[in-house]
Amino acid sequence: MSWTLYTFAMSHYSEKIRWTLDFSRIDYQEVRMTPVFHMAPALLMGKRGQTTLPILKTPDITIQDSSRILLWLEKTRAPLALIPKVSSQDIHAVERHFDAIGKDVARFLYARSFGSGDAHIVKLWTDNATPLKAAFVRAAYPIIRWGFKRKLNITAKGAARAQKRITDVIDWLEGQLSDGRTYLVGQTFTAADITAASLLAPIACPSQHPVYGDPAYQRTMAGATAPWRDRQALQWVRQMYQLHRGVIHTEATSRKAA
Ligand SMILES: N[C@@H](CCC(=O)N[C@@H](CS)C(=O)NCC(=O)O)C(=O)O
Repeated sequence: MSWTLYTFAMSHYSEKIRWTLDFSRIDYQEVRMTPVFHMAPALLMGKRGQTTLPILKTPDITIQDSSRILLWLEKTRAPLALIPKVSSQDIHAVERHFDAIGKDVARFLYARSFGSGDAHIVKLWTDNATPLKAAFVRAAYPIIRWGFKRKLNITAKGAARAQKRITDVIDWLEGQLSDGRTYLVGQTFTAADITAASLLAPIACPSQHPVYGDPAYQRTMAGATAPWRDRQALQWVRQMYQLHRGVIHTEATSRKAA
């Protein structure tokens, strides 16, 4: 096995690529990183001055950013069933739509759960950590949370803007589904559906997802997810997970913590 996907277990952008690789039956190892400790490796591997995950490392290339990874897969693993050539442009257009609210989803959920949900957030941030790293994150949590708030602009105003942008995209998704279609582009399941479902999964909480399917996560986020939980768009996300997610790669095959 020579491909490695660096992720956060709870990252929705990481889930987009994990699901794409799983669905495409591409063999890889997932390395789940610990917040803060991911920064130096991500900077070094990505070489783009960015600390974001996912990062895909193959013997030939290392790629940071889920959209760039998808484009690379489309080119090098053609024909990729998830991105039929004829609908590639439409798929990437949908992808951009949902990628654009990824940070808003994180911003809004953290804004609503920092404070009351701190114990669970610490658990999420340390679940895949070595004991030493976990102890550091627990001890430094108030400082990390402060840095996180600044980085993601987690303020009352920022959260309100995020809520509006998420609602707009959910309205848009329901508009697309209003003609009774199952899939966003064409008649088959594509990377457009994976992107939409992955990016909204932290709100939809599909039971197949190892983090968002956990009842403790759902309880912690109940207040934050309430504005949209019962919307048709979120039911569609759960339907996509039920129909196409199957067993998550990491439960079936290999996973490492870092
Ligand atoms: N445009 C990027 C966004 C990825 C992103 O924001 N990832 C978040 C986790 S969901 C992250 O790595 N945050 C930590 C950081 O920025 O250092 C992509 O599509 O991969």
